[in-house]
This record gives sequence, structure tokens and C-alpha cells, in this order.
Amino acid sequence: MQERNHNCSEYANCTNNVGSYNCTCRDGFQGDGLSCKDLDECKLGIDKCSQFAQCTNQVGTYDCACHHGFRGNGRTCKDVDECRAGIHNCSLNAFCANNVGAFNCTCREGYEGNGWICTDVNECQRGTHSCHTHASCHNFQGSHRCYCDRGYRGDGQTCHDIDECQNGNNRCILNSRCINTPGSYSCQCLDGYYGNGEVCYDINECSRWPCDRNAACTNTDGSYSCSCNDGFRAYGQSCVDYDECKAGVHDCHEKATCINTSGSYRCSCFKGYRGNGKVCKGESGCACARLRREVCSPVEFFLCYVLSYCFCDDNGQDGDANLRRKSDTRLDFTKFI
Ligand SMILES: [Ca+2]
Ligand SMILES: [Ca+2]
Ligand SMILES: [Ca+2]
Ligand SMILES: [Ca+2]
Repeated sequence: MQERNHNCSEYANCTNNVGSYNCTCRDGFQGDGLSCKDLDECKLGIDKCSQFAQCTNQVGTYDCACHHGFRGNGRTCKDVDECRAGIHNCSLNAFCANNVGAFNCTCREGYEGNGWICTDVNECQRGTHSCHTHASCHNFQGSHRCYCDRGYRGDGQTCHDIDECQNGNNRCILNSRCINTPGSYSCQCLDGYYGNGEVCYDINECSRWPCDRNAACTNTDGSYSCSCNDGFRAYGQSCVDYDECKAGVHDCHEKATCINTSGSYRCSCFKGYRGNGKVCKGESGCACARLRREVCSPVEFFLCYVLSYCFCDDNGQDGDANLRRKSDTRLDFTKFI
């Protein structure tokens, strides 16, 4: 074992010279060689560590250790892309953004939180959804969906009423009218029918007698008709009596007066005549030739027969002013027997 016979510092190099020796502090030390003190490179800032490394002083040297988020030997430290390397701890529902020495986590749209913990936003409950007034909102993880209400069509953001009357997708039957409404439709029985619109029945209008009291009512499918009774004529919506006398369509006897009545007429024999009005006979019993079947007294008959005179005037009255010869007529003798 070599004996130590110089007094250089233990941190110095001893260099032999002729008759002497030199003491020189080693790298990392500072001093005159006899006394060498550790150099704090870190403190003095003469280290060669990366700016992204931690410098730790050691006796005679120093260590460089890359900061968290960097990788390297300490002298060279490169940023670690935690996002790409998949070593971040962002929430599954967050975006990872790398930056020098670290990374950021930002919750994705539809989530909220600090990036490490991200929870779904219930847009439906919060009222931040984009659904149309006529749509329902359904919450999903990270999003929401809008579904148009029944009776509406669209993407949920915009919903339009479906015209069930036009597309035929309605339950209105024949005899009913389809009425489109927002979100729905309704059926209305046509005039002349009653029911809920999906089933319509004919109204028997005659039961409430819509016709004139002098008319007959006939119910028909979806309607009704009125026809004036005999003796009446339609005048607008009502039936008015037909004046048979005025119209000259009666069958009264020529020796009778026609008297109009509501719905009919009657015949009244002239004064001096007897009968039902349709047939009138002279009342006086004279032998009026034209009537032929008159009742005559034997004297009158005799006179008529013998003298061929008739003792009746046109009104059936006796009188000699209108005496007529009865030459064209033959009396019915049987009447007088
Ligand atoms: Ca959501
Ligand atoms: Ca509709
Ligand atoms: Ca009817
Ligand atoms: Ca009449």
C-alpha cells in the first residue's frame, strides 16, 4: 500500500514534479488543492441540466433528473405527450390536450366537470335542449334526442303538423268531414247526420217536423223533403191554399157558387136550387126542361107537356119573363108517376 506523503486534499489530484508536487482540485471541487470544497453547480448555475430537469448537487458532481412530464437523461429532457401515450388520467368523457410538461383535460360537449371527472348534462331537465315545442326530449349520456310528438313530423328540432285529412290517415267515415287540427284531427258528421264523426247516422228530420203544416215530410238519407198536400201549392218554404175557384179548376155545377176553403173548396147551389153543389136542381118544382128530372106538380107537368113551356128562368126561379118553349126536350114521365 502506497503511503500517502503529500498533503493534497482528498478531492485533489496530486501531480509530481521534480523535487515537488502540485495539488489541483478535481472537477467539481474548488480550492487551492490542499483544501478542496465541493462545488455546488446547481446553485452556481453552471450545471448542464436541461431546463426541464431538477439539478441535485452531489459531492464533486450533480445529478439531473427530468421533471415530471418529461423524459430523458436529465441533460436532455423531452416533453412526454401523455395524451398520445395514453398515460393521462383524463375522464373518458374528456378531451386530452398535451402541453409542455403537462396536459389538460376538458370535458366533451354534453358533459360537465373538471376534466378528470365529467358527468352527463341532462339537457332535458336543464332546459338547454334544442327540441321543438311539439317534441319530447330524451336524455342520453353526452347528448339528448328530440322526438316529434304524435301527430307531428320532423327531425325533432323542427316538427310540422301532419295533415291526416290530406294523407288519408284518419278514421272519418263516409258522411263525415275530416278537420285537421295541430297535432291531430277531428271528424264531424255532415249536415243531416249525427254521431261522433267516426260513426254517423241519418237524422230523421221529419220527427221535428221541418215542413209546413200543410205538407208531407219524407225522410231521406242525409236529408228530407217536403211536399205540399193536395189542395196546396208551394210558395217559398210554405204551402199555401190553392184557390180552385179562381183558377177555374173546380167541378161545381154551373148553378152553384164555388167557395174556396183551406186545402179545398166547396160548391154551394145558387139560391132556388137544391143539391150538393156538384149537382143542383131547381127548388121550385117547375119543369125546367134542361134539368129534365124535375119534380112538377101535375098542373105544371101538364102545362109543360101540353104547352111545351118551361116555367123556370135560368136561376131556377118561376116566372113568365123568361118563359121558354120546351121543344127540344122530352120530359121523363116516369118521374111524375
Ligand atoms: Ca345528456
Ligand atoms: Ca293534424
Ligand atoms: Ca234524413
Ligand atoms: Ca182551396
